[in-house]
Amino acid sequence: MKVRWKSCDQETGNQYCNTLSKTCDRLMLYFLICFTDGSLRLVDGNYPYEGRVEVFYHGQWGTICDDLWDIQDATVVCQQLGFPAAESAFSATDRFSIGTGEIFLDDLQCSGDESRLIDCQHPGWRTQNCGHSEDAAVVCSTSTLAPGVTQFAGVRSSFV
Ligand SMILES: [Ca+2]
Ligand SMILES: [Ca+2]
Repeated sequence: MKVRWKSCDQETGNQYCNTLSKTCDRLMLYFLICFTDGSLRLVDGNYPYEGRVEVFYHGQWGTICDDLWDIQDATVVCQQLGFPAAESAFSATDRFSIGTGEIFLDDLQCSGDESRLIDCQHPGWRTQNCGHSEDAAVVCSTSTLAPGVTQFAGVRSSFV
C-alpha cells in the first residue's frame, strides 16, 4: 500500500484510493488509503489483529479458501499487514462470519518468507473449488504497529 497526498478519491491503473479527512481541534488530519491488487484486510474480528482474510483484486474485495491454509500462509498475511507474526490460521466459520462475493485465491502454499500473499504459490486468481464455508481467517500477534490499512498520511494546520 502506498500513502501520499491526493485531493479526492480516484482510481488510477490498478490502484484505488480514498481520501478521508477528520478535523481534530484546529488540525485537519488527512488519511489516504490506497489498495492495489493483492492488498489485504481482516474482517469481522473483535480486534484489528484478527478476522477473515480478504484480498483486493480488480476493484473488489474477495475471500481466500482455506484449502492448504496454514501458519506459514497466516504469517505472510500478518506481516503484509504490519504485524510481526501470526498466532493461528483457521476457517472463518470457526470464529467469524463467512464472506460474500468472489473467492479470489485458493491452495496457497507460502513458505513464510514472502512479502506479499500473492507472491506465494497458488494456482491463480479465481482458480478455486470452494464455498464460503471454507473462507480463511487468521489471528496475528499483537504489537504496537497499526494494521497497514490505517497508515497516517499527513497533518495540515487550518487555523480559522
Ligand atoms: Ca498453505
Ligand atoms: Ca482448493
